Amino acid sequence: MNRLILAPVLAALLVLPATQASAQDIQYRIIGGDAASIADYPSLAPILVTQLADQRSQYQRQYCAGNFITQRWVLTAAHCMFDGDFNQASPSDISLLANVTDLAVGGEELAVANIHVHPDYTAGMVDSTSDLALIELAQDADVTPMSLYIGEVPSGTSAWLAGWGATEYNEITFEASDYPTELMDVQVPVVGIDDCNVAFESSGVVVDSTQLCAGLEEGGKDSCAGDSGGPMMVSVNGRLAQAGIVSFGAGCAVAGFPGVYTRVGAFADWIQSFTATSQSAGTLGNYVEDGKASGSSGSSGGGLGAFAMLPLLLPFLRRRLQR
Ligand code: 4AZ
Repeated sequence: MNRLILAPVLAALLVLPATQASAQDIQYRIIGGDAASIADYPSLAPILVTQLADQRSQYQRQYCAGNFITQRWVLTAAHCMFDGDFNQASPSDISLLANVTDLAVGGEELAVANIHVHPDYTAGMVDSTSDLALIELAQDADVTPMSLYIGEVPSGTSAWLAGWGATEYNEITFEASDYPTELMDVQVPVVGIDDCNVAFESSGVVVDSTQLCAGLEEGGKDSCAGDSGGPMMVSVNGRLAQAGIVSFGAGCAVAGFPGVYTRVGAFADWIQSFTATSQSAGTLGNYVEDGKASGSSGSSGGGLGAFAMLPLLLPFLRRRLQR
């Protein structure tokens, strides 16, 4: 699986005000977050490439994340299952870790038996909808799976993101960098689909009801390269449940550009068509149908200002082999 970077193609077209540039040059973690423990997100699983496992550390081979929704099944982004030539990964190309906070410490790699990419996903299309895939492990893992949240997610709802993705993003060079070994997390407000479409208007990206957007109007907090495939979580009756999957963005944490997430509630039937027949489905407590996502600020509708610029769409797997 090769690196894919669409960024430079658009880079030359972008003219940024100098003030924005310097403001973005500050230090971030997961982009605006904090160090976290896997104990807080016990279903979160780093996804690694198995290639060159004898030469590269687990930290170097991590490129995406997934979330255990049963002890056998891991939900991730479809784009994490393709290489730079848009060839789909074989089960033997990837492995997962469980119960790991620090990739430098790592853990036993879990073998993958099957990969199911959603049939409506278009490989190579940066803003494709239906950006989800299910990974079936060869054996049940000793993990605590997370429930799916399939209800409404009102704008203003506070969403949690966690991952091992880049902690810095440079809006001038479009480079995501400073990949931590330790898990990071951050909280961002959900942005309504209409406001999200206003934000992305100039980019040609159209977000629909099978997706969710989240971010601060002023930017500064976001998921980024390497966080892809991981869960966007909401608190339901004091428990975290998975409402979204990290999909793509216009760069990371850029003011006016929320991150875009696959809304798992739109795909509950497809997901359940696999997991319901799983031998480990007994652990699937799993579908929080009508729980009300808490943490809503009740506000919003403020709208993210649309920037008259071409955003940089930065999804797909970013490998760490260069670092
Ligand atoms: C990426 O490069 C990526 N916050 C994923 C998500 C977002 C930006 C970039 C959105 O994989």
